Amino acid sequence: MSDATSLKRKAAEAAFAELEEGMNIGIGTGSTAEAFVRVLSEHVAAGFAITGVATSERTEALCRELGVSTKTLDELPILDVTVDGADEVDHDLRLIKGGGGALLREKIVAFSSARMIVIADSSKKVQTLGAFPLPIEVNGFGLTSTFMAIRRLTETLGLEGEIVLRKSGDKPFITDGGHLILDASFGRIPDPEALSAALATIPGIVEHGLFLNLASMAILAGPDGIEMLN
Ligand code: ABF
Repeated sequence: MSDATSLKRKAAEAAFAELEEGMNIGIGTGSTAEAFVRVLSEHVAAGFAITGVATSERTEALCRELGVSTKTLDELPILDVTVDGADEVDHDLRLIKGGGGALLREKIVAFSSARMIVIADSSKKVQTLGAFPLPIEVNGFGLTSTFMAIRRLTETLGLEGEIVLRKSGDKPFITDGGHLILDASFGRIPDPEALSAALATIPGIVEHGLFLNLASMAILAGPDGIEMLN
């Protein structure tokens, strides 16, 4: 098992330790969330009862393959906890997510949960968000107008940098929700709350990857062990 994989598994095991039998849990997307599903499936096979709500079709398929029972968020609208990965985590548990393109369902599921536990290797911890390009999920109708509005608005916040349409091969990447994603390389986002509020004023934006006031804990696995951020 590679170092990176073992770190993800260590974080996943620490997240599992936070669960109680019978919980309804949101399950995230990405390789660390996949490690969590694998840990979960081992306990489910030993009789641990849990029901999951998947945040992507990919996660849903993995749960089915590994015998983790799932229901839809409509069937389980209130969840005890969501366990999910992240692309960046800061000291105030503010996140950038969406590198895997599942940010809309991830944010809806996290918002429907009493707690959100982020699992990641320690390389995801940052002083200031923004080195990872911020995913902005857009409807796609009037894409150029939306792009120009984002550019105009972020420049007033002093944020510059490339904003590019995410591709899958030579075609635009399409999310599970049928939308497009713009990745904005601002470099540093000193005031995530101000950016989040500004993006909310642009109608063509469906959601963005700033997860603020959602995470209640981060479990970061590094070569020196597990760091818990609360
Ligand atoms: C998902 O996990 C995404 O929001 C995020 O981009 C990704 C991180 O992936 P990994 O765990 O593979 O680093 O929740």
